Amino acid sequence: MAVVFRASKHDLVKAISVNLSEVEKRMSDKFVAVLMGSDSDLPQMQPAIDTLAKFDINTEVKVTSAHRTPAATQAYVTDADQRGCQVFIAAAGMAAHLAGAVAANTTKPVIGVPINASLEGLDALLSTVQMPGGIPVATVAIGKAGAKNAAYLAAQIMSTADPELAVRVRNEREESAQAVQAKDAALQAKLAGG
Ligand code: AIR
Repeated sequence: MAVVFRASKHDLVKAISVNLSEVEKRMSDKFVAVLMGSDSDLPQMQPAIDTLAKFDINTEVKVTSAHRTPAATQAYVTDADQRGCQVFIAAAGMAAHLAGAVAANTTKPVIGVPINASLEGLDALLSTVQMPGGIPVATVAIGKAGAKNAAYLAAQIMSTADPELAVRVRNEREESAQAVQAKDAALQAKLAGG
């Protein structure tokens, strides 16, 4: 038996315009995707998530593996690219091919974070940084320091097209310099008093 839904023309127009505005909203939502090969990478990647939050940047965080879930990784990158992802941050340890696999499926900037899961992260560093010409991965330092810098770099990339974010990035750099100067002042006072 066929089931027929009846709706007035007004209802249909309303439904379509609600859907369209939802699509438009989704299209204008810029964000950074933070991908990691395993949930075991999260402790080293937390500084990236925290730093993006500090800059008030929309972020999606996802565990996806170049080797264990290759099709899902590709599907996510393609979808995120179309939904407004501006920068991909991809972290993995060991034979760390996630950033390269992401870069193979998008022309958005990809930042790779080598995770220290074995060999002090040197295996992941080389796996991430040694990309063939034409498919770049901007590779940062191993572990937490790299995770933090990946977020700063993503913010700086996005700030080239976002003047308000550019102000936040510049202000944060200034605050960071002032914090160093305050530490130096405290050290000098301690040395003079010692
Ligand atoms: N990994 C996961 N899929 C492919 C790779 N290279 C990495 C993860 C993690 C390491 O393998 O990014 O750093 C170990 O993962 P697990 O899940 O065994 O702890």
